[in-house]
Amino acid sequence: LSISIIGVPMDLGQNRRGVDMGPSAIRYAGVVERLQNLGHSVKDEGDIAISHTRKEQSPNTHLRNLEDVIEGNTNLANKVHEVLSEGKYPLVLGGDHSIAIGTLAGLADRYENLGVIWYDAHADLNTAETSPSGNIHGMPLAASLGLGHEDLVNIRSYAPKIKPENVVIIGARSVDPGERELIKEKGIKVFSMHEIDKHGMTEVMNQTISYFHERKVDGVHLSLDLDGLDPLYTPGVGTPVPGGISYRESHLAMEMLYSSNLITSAEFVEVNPILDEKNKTADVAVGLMGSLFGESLI
Ligand code: DIR
Ligand code: MN
Ligand code: MN
Ligand code: MN
Repeated sequence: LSISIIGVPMDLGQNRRGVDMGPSAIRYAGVVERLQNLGHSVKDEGDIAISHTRKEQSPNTHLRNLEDVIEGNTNLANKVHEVLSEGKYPLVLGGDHSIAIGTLAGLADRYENLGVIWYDAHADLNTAETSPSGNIHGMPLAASLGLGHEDLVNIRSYAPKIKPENVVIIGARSVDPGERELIKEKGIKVFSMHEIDKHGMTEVMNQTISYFHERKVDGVHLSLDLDGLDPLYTPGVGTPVPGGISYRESHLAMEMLYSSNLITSAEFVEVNPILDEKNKTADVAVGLMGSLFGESLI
């Protein structure tokens, strides 16, 4: 593959500082060399321009840093679009999960029937109305489905960017009441920790892969929030939730996705080196990218 790495030093979608250093931490953990060693051609496109000032935003919304989140995501969407038009594979490094709005906005006019895997402890399906926090990193999946604040759903182009029946959430274990309603109302496919415990990751991934084949998707985007894993393995995240996916299960999931040949773009988000233990979370992220892009044990 010809992979373009896009760093997004975004921390405005949530309260904890330091997640803007995620792209640096992941580069430090050796992402470029890791993927080159698998035979891929890798270009580091550098970082998207993101405001770091947390300046006053217009007061007619409780969505934190709304205008700067929109500006940063618009920059990201344009970059993802450009990378796709060069025939390259976008690999986006976060940054908080609000950046999925920009990534999916950049993918939207290239794919008519894009599948999305949301690997996360959370559903990220809050809207301005349901959000308990006002943090936009809890809203990117809803925004991409065309739900929520109009400026968030209309980034770069039309809304919605994706269809609810093309989304598979994996690893959910902290879901707010409004999000739960939306999952039911839209019929979104969810493999929560319950399903992973009960049936195992092999079965969950086999069902996920079959589901995308049935849906006849023309690409699948992997949006992987490092808090999907248990904080035992990825402590450097802003909103850790115990009882998560294990290190081995996550590698298995990535290996199965590699074999499926379905994934056409990916992002790894919420790596916060300030909250981490010796860059452990970025190391795990790079290891997972290794498996996603074709590393195998033998
Ligand atoms: C919560 C937390 N559902 C919110 N969301 C997080 O603020 O909307 N997403 N942490 O990654
Ligand atoms: Mn900057
Ligand atoms: Mn998330
Ligand atoms: Mn999360």
